[in-house]
Amino acid sequence: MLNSGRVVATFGKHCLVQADSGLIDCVSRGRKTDIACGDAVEFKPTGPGQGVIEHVAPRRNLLYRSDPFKTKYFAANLDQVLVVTAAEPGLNENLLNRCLVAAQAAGIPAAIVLNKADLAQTAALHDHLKSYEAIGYPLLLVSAKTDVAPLLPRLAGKTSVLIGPSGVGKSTLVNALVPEADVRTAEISRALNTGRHTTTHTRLYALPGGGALIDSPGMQEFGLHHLGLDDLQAAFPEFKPFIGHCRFYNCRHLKEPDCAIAAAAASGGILAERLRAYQILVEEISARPATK
Ligand SMILES: Nc1nc2c(ncn2[C@@H]2O[C@H](COP(=O)(O)OP(=O)(O)OP(=O)(O)O)[C@@H](O)[C@H]2O)c(=O)[nH]1
Ligand SMILES: [Zn+2]
Repeated sequence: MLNSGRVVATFGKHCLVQADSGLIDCVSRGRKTDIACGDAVEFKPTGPGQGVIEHVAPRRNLLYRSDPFKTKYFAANLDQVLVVTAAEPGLNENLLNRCLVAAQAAGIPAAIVLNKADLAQTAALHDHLKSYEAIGYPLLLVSAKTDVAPLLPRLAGKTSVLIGPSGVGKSTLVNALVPEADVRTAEISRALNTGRHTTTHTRLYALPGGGALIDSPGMQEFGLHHLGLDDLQAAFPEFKPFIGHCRFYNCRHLKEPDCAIAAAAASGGILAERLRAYQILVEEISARPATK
């Protein structure tokens, strides 16, 4: 007989499934990337607190990154992606844009969380990020240390994932938003029998008012090997009014003469950092060996 549950943590080939009977340490039969946090699964019990995943329900969506060699899952079945930034360690704007592009390509709404509102240097970054708000990404200014209230209405009843580089405060936010998050983390470690890798992997926490919050390990790189040029167009909606106005109909907006997008970036109609992030992605896609 199969039991069902939701994956609340992934650790290599292991994952933890929240079932009616409690937390079950499961192994997957397939490749280790087959299971994502947030997956609805069916498993066969193999012993007390243990099981084997037999089936993963079709996903509503899946947020992941990829390079030519491997794919890394963040989480599945999401209502929104919260890209966390902070003035300390500072904004990695290329990474921010890669996160936004990945969310768009996965069909998941994204918002930007600017954490560490209590730091003086946050004000300048807040001003800069307002340009992203103008593009259509909601911007939430919070402090995991002093005030997370602006996040509460946005999280209620939804499944959200926090992504971003190391040190922006994702785990601190989880601790501020999930009562007894530390107890929950300890439970997860215990269910996995050891404290192995418990700080560096993805975990799902149920929110008191309904919904769930997923914490993910900090990353420095965000490969988008799975995306093509069409995905990029859709992920830069503010370019749209200028598309079709370049001198060349097939302009890639790199260094072509009379490029309407470059002109807009020069005059402030488009954020220069957005064009730069776009160009880096176009160059990456163009550098790929052609597939047959
Ligand atoms: N001043 C201030 N510091 C914060 C705030 N939130 C987090 N920090 C600090 O920032 C540092 C990093 O916080 P973490 O929560 O570990 O960051 P993280 O994003 O989870 O990092 P990884 O787990 O490496 O991905 C810690 O020293 C926190 O105490 C905040 O709102 N204000
Ligand atoms: Zn152009």
